Amino acid sequence: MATAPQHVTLASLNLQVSQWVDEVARLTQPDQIFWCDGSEAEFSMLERELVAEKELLPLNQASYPGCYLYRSHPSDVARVEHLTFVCTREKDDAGPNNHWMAPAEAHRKMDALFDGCMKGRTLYVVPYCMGPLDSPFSRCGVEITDSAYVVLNMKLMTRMGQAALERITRDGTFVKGLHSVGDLNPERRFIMHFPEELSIKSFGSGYGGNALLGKKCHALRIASWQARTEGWLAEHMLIVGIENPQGEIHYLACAFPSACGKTNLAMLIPPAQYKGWKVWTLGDDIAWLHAGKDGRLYAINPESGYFGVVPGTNAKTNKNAYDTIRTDTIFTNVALTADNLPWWEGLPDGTPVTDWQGRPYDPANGPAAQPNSRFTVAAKQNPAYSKLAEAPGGVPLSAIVFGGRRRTLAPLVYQARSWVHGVLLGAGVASETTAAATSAVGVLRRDPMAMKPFAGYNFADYWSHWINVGAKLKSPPQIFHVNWFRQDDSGKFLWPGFGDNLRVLRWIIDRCKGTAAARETAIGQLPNAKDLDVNGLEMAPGALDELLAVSPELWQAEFEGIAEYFAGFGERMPAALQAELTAALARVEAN
Ligand code: OXD
Ligand code: MN
Repeated sequence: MATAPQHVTLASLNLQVSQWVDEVARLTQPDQIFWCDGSEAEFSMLERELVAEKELLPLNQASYPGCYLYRSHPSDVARVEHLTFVCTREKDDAGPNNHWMAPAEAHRKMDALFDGCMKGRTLYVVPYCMGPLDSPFSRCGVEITDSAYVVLNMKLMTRMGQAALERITRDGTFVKGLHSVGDLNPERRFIMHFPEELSIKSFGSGYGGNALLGKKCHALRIASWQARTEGWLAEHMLIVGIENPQGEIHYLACAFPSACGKTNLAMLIPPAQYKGWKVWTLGDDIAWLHAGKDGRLYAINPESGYFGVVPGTNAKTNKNAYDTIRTDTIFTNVALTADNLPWWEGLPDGTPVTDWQGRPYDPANGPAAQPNSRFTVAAKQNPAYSKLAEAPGGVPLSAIVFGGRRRTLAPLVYQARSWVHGVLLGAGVASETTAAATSAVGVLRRDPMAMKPFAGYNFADYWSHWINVGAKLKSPPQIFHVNWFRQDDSGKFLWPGFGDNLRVLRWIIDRCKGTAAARETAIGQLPNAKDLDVNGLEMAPGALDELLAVSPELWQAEFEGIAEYFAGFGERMPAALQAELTAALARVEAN
């Protein structure tokens, strides 16, 4: 593997990095060390090598030029929350929301696994920058990995290579991420975070969220910790710009749990009736938020690519994504047609002949494409890529939107009465689990701010931090909660979703501008049916009323459930959030 000459000049650029690489090489004993410069030539060379080794399979190059299929180990297809740890000196700093291990014990355990694990393999050094290279908000890291597939993905997902190493040299600091696929044995798989040391150790998985350390491990778990110490927020949010026919653009950051439609919302195509409206994508998964000098909250996307869920993507649900992934894309765990085209559930055409494991397709074995199969692609390929996606200072937010996947209870949309009430809306998010993590699917669980799997510290401290950040903003974004996933008794979705979600975003923006009406309810402000534009929508009779109904009895039970959840955080809970919950409970009881 990696027969190209060593990049000696790159290694010598930064002593701090090269000393750490030497230390890791002594432990892991690779056959060779390869410093990634991030060039196109390097990318093509690694691609060619992986093809030669049959790890990457070229797809039909006439229809999908530059596209490849990668099949991960069948036991390694999703994030492993039960094997993911936050290793702080004090257990309480990790909080009840994280699995915890003492740092010394975690290092011992991981170093034993890493001992000699790269014998016969190449150690790749991947310097990367999360965020635009010239942004003061960006943060860098170096991932050491023995997987060339990881290197290719990191090239698509981050600003990777020489320019990042130069920035690390200027910054004088970086997050250390050590990764090995090991023997892919799930018994020897751990993802450990050491926020106090700004380091990560991941062993035994080649899957995206566990192995592309710039993404969840750095840009959320480590960054959320760093953000608290530095006064900003690292969030599991898409960033989108909505332009009206007058050319006015409002930016929104929206937090939804994994596989709940963040990529679709970030790339939304306006419905036919919305002539002159445009939607611009800035990010589809992660947002770093900073207070601006003008008292507004600004967002940057630390990533430069998309690692999106494939099943369900088609020209109707997400035409931008569908077009984006027609060239230069790595598909992981999709099925194949007889013509060597990628295939997944939700595509209207084509017939799978080979399933995601490379077996002849047989419906008795389950779906043809793995339900968490993914595409990795550079963000610049998106036809709706915003001109401001790489603005070093980010974009000012008009609104923050929280949401979950809930078939009952949560209305289509409602607005918080204040910032702290908005923090309660976020902290109260609950959602049905999806295939993005290895656990039962469809189980309702608390997922505050969609950060349950990603907050690198105690949620109670995190909510206090949210309250503090808001207190410093002169013009904070308005906060909303949405639910695209309400169902009727027969399990049919009440709201059409996808492009029509723009109708809800329009109300949200008009509320921010002060031009839309709302009714006051015990849970916040909701549109009256006439305040939402449903022109041209075919909805079942009564569906809109149901989507906008608030049942005091059900909400009382919900708030009691949230109170019980908060109780698990003990005395660290912020008093202001407790008071907001007590007031909300009193309001539903009074109704
Ligand atoms: C993701 C996830 O991959 O949230 O973005 O699981
Ligand atoms: Mn995500």
